[in-house]
Amino acid sequence: EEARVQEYLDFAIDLAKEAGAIIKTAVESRMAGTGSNIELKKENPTDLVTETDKAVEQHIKERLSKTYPKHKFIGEETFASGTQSEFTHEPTWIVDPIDGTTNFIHGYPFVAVSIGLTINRIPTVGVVFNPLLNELYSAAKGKGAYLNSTQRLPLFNPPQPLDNLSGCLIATEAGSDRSKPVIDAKIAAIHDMLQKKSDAKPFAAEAHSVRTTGSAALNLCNVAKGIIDVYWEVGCWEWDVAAAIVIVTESGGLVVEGDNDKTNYEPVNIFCRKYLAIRAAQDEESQVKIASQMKDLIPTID
Ligand code: LIP
Repeated sequence: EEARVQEYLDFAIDLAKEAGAIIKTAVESRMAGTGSNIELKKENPTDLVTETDKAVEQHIKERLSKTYPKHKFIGEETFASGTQSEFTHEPTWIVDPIDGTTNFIHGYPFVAVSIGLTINRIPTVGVVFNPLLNELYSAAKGKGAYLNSTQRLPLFNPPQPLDNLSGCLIATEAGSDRSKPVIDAKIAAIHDMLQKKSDAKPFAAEAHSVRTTGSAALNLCNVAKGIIDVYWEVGCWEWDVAAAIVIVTESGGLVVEGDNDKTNYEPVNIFCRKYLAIRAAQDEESQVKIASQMKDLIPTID
């Protein structure tokens, strides 16, 4: 299987472009007043699904099952409809038809299709395509990460040094779980990212600032580009991150579990639903230092 990685990458790029065309047409026709209205599909008002999410996932699933009938499939909408897939050593495509569905609904242009492939349970191929900004990120294990297949990531060459969390631009997300303990914990962490150190707050970072794009996949791609230094999110799913984790790792970035355990800087388990990513730097030591400064101020949220 590993010998076929280039073929899988090329296929995933084609598929992402097809899916992206469906997404772009849906947004443009709504903007022109010719598209059908958004039909929301979920009960939870902060976790949205539209007809387009379903149509795109259906398209990707059909193309994959025709081309690679033996491969396994894990997709956001397939999961939402009650199908649980076991994660095995077989090649497994992990797909989010629209990452950033809330943005899609509002026309805010951070929307992407995310197509990842694991082989022997290892994230091996990743393609994330934002059709509204025409940015396609791709990577395969051992082959580097690229923007639009030509620009090697990170964009900064060599990457800027990573000295301290106080110099960092941090991405994070509100997420769809709006229960009070979760939102309070996330806001407290953002507070500590932004405010000055004091006796009461020795871990406060006074970071350059905080950003949220509304798409886990695109936040990770921004880390791969090197334009976001740190990304932390709790609550998103494997289909939001499976592809982009390959892209970050191949750009020289680090992705570890997004909790406050300072003994663990191992490559993240893609199913753990809490992620901390650090962009490429000259040395791994400085990446671990930034990760450890983040772990001083983020809570462990289960
Ligand atoms: C979204 C993520 C976003 C996160 C949301 C949601 P969706 O994915 O990418 O970062 O905060 O909770 O999971 O639902 O648009 O595919």
